[in-house]
Amino acid sequence: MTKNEKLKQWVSEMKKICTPDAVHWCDGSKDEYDRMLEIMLDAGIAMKLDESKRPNSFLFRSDPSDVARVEDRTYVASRKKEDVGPTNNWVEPKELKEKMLKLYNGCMKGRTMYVIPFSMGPIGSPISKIGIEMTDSPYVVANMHIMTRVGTKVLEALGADGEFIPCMHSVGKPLAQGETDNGKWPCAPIEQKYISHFPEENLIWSYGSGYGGNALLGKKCLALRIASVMAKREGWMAEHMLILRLTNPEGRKFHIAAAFPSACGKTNLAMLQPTIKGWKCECIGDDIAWMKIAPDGSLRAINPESGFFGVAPGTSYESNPMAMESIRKNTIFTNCLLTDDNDIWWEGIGVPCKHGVDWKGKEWTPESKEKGAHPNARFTAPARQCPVICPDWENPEGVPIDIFIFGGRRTSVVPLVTESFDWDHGVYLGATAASEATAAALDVKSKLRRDPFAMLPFCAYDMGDYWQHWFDMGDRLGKKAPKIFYVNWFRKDADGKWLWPGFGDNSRVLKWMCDRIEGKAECVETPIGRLPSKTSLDLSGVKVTGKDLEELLKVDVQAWKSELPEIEEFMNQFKDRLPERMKKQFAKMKKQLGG
Ligand code: O2Y
Ligand code: MN
Repeated sequence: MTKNEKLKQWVSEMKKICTPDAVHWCDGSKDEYDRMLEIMLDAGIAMKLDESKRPNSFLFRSDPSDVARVEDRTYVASRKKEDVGPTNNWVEPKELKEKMLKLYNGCMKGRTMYVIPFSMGPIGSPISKIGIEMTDSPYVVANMHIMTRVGTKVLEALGADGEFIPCMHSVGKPLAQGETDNGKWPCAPIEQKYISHFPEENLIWSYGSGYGGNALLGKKCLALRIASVMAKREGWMAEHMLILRLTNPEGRKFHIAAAFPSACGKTNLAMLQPTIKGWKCECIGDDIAWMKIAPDGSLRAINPESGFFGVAPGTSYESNPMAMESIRKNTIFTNCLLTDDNDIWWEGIGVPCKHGVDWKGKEWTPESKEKGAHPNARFTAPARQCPVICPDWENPEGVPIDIFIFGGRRTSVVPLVTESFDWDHGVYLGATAASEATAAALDVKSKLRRDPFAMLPFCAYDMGDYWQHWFDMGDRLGKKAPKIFYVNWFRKDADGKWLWPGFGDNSRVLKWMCDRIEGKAECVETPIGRLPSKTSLDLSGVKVTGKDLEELLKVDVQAWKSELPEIEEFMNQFKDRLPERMKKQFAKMKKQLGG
């Protein structure tokens, strides 16, 4: 238990409303983790995988209505609508609370209410924050054990009057006397799901979903949405970024934080295996970075999480061997296919499967019309199991960031890599980041989706104010500001063939960035930024023809110009919150492109 009166009061208040059969304070022990899995095995929700193939690992199948984050059921409640901006679902806080309190009323009947004290970031780090999640889902407890630091040690760090972020969660499925889940994933119908954020009170209320970002409230809700507002208020940064360390043959360490929209291979880049001799890459985090300016003026980053909640389909020994090694044991799988020998399988795992049970529990063969694994099937694995986890990944002081990378999936127009002219230009590159939705057919022109800083679903305040925060951070960092680059691994030729090999060869692009910092690599100035000169990218031992390289580094001024009206329209939605410095960058870009 705790000496923290505020916490005790909140737990007792929510207990009165939700009326659980019991309350359990999580201690974070292995015994507790094992007990959660046992409870779910007994309820028929978890399946134990073959111990010799996948030690201490389990498979879950969620309800087909509960398979991903639900953006249209995600709300940000603040007193003034204009504070959340045009990219968030705004609700008046009192109205939202009244609605949700009706749903919370008696919602935990027949269940246990678990109180999970958790730390985002190493306990005691000056960058970390403490959250308390109350939930009626043992699946959430087990996942939070992997994804965050949980238990008594967090309560000790919280002390009698420490600050915490209250995170309330219920699956929204009370049980009648004697009723059990009996093999059915508990959740509420879609119209009753609410993923609600109250940034003015640092408060999260989630109801009706037991899945991923909707239910593991430390991740997207706390570490990005609530933290984005706290970071603006307190002068730090909460970003949707992987963090990696790249060491050159001379032993100099570079720390890179990179933001990509989904389906751009973020986890693959976080666990990159360089193909260039003498270079080493280590993973610090694959999804979120919290960064603060240290007393020496450098920007120090931590990964607030302690696990990976990765997309399973497409993950293979070819695309990401380090992720495959990370999930060999002690892993929770959700919505993957179950093979006949009690292991997991998914599309793109790199080995065939002849027969199994799909994510909906139906018999599956390669001839089946439906996919074996849900496209958003997930693995939850401890970060410490990653063979290339950086020895400093839990350093409470964080690591000093040298480079920011933004990117997106673009089959044309955007070159392999661009260095920004300066910080403000880099902020413009991040703000205008865009990705193509993968087109179903080659002849269909896929739609471009702007996703500034990959934060569109996660920035819980006006995006214009968020851009201003980036400009302000740049001013405070001054000469110690990281260099900013933009990458595109996905450019294709006229026949639809990838021009860049990707995966481990992306290290060649990262090497160019590090060499630029050291003044060792040449560039050419173009209207959109600085690009590698033809000979400055290390292409030793890689099959990229001179023609392909030319295409990869081509700047089609006309094509860039033709995107300006859409960029202007996108920016103008932020009206008077659009920073003057962003307008200036846009005008500069327009002029440089000759428009
Ligand atoms: O579908 C979900 O609930 C998870 S979303 C997610 C999970 C891990 C890392 N990133 C994301 C994301 O949506 O960016
Ligand atoms: Mn993410």
